[in-house]
Amino acid sequence: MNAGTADTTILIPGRLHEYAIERIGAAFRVVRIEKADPALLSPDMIGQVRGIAAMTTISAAFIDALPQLEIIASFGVGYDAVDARHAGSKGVMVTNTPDVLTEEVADTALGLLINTVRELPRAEAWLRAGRWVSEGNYPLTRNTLRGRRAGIFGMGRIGLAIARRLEAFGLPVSYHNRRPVEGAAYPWHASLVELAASVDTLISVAPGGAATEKAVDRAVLEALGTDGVFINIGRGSTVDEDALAVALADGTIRAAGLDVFRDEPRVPANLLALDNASLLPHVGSASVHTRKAMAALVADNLDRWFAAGEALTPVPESAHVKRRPRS
Ligand code: 8YV
Repeated sequence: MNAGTADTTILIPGRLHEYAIERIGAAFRVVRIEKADPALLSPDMIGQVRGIAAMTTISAAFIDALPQLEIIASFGVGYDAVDARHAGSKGVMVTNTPDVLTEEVADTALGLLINTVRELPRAEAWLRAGRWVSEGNYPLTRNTLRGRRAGIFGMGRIGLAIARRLEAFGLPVSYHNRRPVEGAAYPWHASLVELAASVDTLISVAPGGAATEKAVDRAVLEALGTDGVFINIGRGSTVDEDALAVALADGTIRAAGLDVFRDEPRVPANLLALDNASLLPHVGSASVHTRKAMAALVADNLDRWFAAGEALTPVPESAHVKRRPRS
C-alpha cells in the first residue's frame, strides 16, 4: 500500500475493469456496491468515501450525498454519465481516460467504415453459409470508399486520429465542432447540416450530453444525401435513432455503421431489421491492451490525487479544482 492511503476509502459502484480494482485495492481501502445509490451505504461509510472509481452514472444527488468526496475517476474518455459540471462546482475533481484509447478507437472507426461500405461481415457470412460454393461469388458491392468525401463531427483527439487514417486512404476530410480546432488543417463548417451537405460520409465522434442530444437528425441525414454513409463511434445519444432507421429504410441515405446506441445494450428493432446497417456492440476501445491502459489510468489518477493533490487527466469542468484541506 502507498503510505498514507491505506485508510483512504475509494468507492467502486457497479462493475469495473479487474485491473483497476486490483490496483486500487492495493493502495486504498475499497468499498464495492452494486450501483451508485447512497441507500446502499451505511451512514459511517457515507462519511468516509473520498474517491469514486466508476464506469457508471454518477449523478449530482450521489455527489451531494458524499460529504468527503474529492475525486471521481471515471473509466472511459466519454464522461457524459458523470455530472462533471456539478462535481466541478462542488470542488470535486473528475478524471477520464483520454489518449490511451485514441488509436484503438480510430482503428475501430475505420474498420466499421470499411465493413459498412464494402459489406465485409455480410461477405463473410456468405462464405460461412456455403453460398460461395452453392451460389458463386458474393455480389459486387454497390458502395466503395473510392471518391468519397469524409466529414467528422467532433474533431477531438480521436477525430484527428480518424482524420489521419482517412487521409492515408485518400479521402478529403472536413469537420464540424462548435469552434475551429487550433492546429487542425482541415476545413471547418459552422454547422453540422452544412458539414453533412458538403460530404457523403459523416463520422460522428461527438461526446454525449445536452449539447449534442439528437444532433444527427432528419435534416442532417437529408443533407448527407442518397449516397450518404453515416458512422457513429461516439455516443448513441447524439443521434435521432428513429430518424436514422427511417432514412436508411427509405433511401434518404445509403448505409450506416454504428458502434454506439442510445440505450445500450438494447439496439432498436428498426435498426436490427436493416441490412444496410452494420452494427457493433460498443467495441471501439475493447481490446485487452487498451482496456488495461484505461484501467491503469483510472488508478494512476487516484494515486496522484491522494499522493500529490493533482490529477493526471482532469476533465475541463473540474480542471480548476484544487485539493481541499480535509475537514
Ligand atoms: C468504453 C467509451 O467502452 O471511452 C469511452 O468513452 O465509450 C469506451 O471506451 C466505455 O467507457 C466503457 O464503459
